[in-house]
Amino acid sequence: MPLHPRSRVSSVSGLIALAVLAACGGRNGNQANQAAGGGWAGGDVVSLMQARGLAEKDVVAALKTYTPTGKHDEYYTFASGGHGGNLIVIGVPSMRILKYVGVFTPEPWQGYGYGDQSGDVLRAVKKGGNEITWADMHHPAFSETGGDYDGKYIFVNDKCNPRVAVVDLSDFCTKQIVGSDLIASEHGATFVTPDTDYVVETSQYPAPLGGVYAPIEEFDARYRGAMIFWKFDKQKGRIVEAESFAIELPPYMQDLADCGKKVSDGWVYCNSINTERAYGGILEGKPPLESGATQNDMDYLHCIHWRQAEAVVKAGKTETIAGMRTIRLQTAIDENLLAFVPQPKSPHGCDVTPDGTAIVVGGKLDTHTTVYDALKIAAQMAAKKSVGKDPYGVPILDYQGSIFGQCEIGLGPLHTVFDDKGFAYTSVFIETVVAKWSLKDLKVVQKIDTHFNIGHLVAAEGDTVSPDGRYLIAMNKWALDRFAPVGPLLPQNFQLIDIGGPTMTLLYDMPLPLGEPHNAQMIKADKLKPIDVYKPAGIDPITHQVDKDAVELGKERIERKNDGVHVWMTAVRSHFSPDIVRVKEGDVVHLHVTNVEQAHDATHGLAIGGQNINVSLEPGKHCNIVFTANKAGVYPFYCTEFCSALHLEMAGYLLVEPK
Ligand code: K7E
Ligand code: CUA
Repeated sequence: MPLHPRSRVSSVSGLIALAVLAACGGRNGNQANQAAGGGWAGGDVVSLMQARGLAEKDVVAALKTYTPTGKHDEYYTFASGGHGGNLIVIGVPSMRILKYVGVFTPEPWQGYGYGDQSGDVLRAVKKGGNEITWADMHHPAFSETGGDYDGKYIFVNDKCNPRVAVVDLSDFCTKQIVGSDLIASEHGATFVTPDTDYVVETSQYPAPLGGVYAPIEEFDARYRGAMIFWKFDKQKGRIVEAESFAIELPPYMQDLADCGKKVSDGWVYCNSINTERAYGGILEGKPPLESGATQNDMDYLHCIHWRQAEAVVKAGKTETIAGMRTIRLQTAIDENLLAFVPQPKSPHGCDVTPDGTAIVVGGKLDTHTTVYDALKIAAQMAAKKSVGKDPYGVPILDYQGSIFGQCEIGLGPLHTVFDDKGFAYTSVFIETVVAKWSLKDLKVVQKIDTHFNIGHLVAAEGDTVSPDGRYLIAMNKWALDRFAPVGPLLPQNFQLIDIGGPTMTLLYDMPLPLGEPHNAQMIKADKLKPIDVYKPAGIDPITHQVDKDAVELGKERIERKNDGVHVWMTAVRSHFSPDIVRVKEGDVVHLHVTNVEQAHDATHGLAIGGQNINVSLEPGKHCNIVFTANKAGVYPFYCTEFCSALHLEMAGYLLVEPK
């Protein structure tokens, strides 16, 4: 054993305790070792703390988050990628980015949308014939069983071009994108019912249903909102469009939704803004939309009995609009499945408590969260007790008779998540804090600053029937001075907060420079059981079946058929076979390529110059690529993942002979 040059404190905790002591002024050893000129002279903890100007709380935060090589995180956070249209998978507490999952946007590393069958998923929903390759993604939601995350799927929405995507957590790949022209924009999505029977998607900006035209002057009469219930088949892992349905809603701006659970199972709640039905007209002598939309003291919390709605659909009391079975507003009223409860001015956020008894709504222009009582609401609806009707005939329930009370939070409360000790955590945008408050007495117990202007927040399993406490991430809209400047467009700032103890403490700042994520979900790492390789080789990741054109070693071939030239190709360290492909100018080329390897992480890529083709070939994966060789020439193709010592030699030629 080599001798250490000088004696050391043997245990890490001992070392840290010593360092913290020293840094706190108890003892100031090793001054001479202090780093000079930016180096780490000395290298012990005390010197490092002094050299880097770290206080005890910084070291404690580092100890709570630092995750040594080879150690895995306790939680995964799946953050919406916002404008990026992808999902960002982050390890917690290390806040290391583990993966980007292409969803609504082509993703070059995964080869998502660059030539293989994944393009069919990406491009499944066109809007007015237009291909959409970005999204305004807001709210991811894990699939649930009994109101708890089951680790099987995650759903995400696109606010701008109403779409919902299904991502399979066995391989972290997008399997399906659906969308309906019933609505023209959305926001209250995605939220799942406690057993993932349905994925809820709610419109935001009212428009005539079905994507038709109506003059804006006919806003009140012809513009509408709607809530779509996408039926999810858990066995198949797909949304079944034909079994989905929608409920027509008045032309308010429906905002955030959440599904009831336990005692409120069968219900879905959605806050709304702009019950004034303002639609702008600045140049036409009308007030701007935002001032028109903030006149009323109260907007409406929408309470919808989706199980009742399901029965109404079964009874055939729907009208099909843009291919979607829709319960018309009058039917929803007649069938007693929709009611409103007033909610204070311009609300935002709508979060059902873990026990399902209450719904917490923030008030952007109010200083409270309002805590609604799910059972009181249900009882009033069952008794058909209302205090009035909105202009469309929807019953309005008594406000005082529908709430537990209010919590005085601060300026601009938005979203609320929960822990395992009966506390709620609300993001407060204007005051830029997280407020921790007790669900028992509706009193704030602590506020912690965020940097800056927090939007959503996510807690460990904080949206389930059994939250974990432990960690919370504040998703801040502004970063200002937190990071080295990068020009006028700044990253978002994710701040990891320890909520495991009696007081919240800030642990870590993570810049997220991709889009505005809005929301995220945090799941226990051991709930996910992702596969290592596609097994057996030849799996189409979309169907999870061995593809009919999967290629085995030794069975590679090239055949000219009626529909073009078919190439059955294998990839294995370190060659493609065939490595010379001869076609004629104008030929349609069908490339069937299988990575026949089964070794973990033995990924190849296949890129062809001039064709915008770039696929990822994880072990066992099969890709079908179709393109037209429209220009004569010599096109090298090669492997794009450094897979072996002879990776650079893993190449070949596509020879397109002139006609
Ligand atoms: Cu508050 Cu879209 Cu959920 Cu943004 S929304 S913050
Ligand atoms: Cu295969 Cu590089």
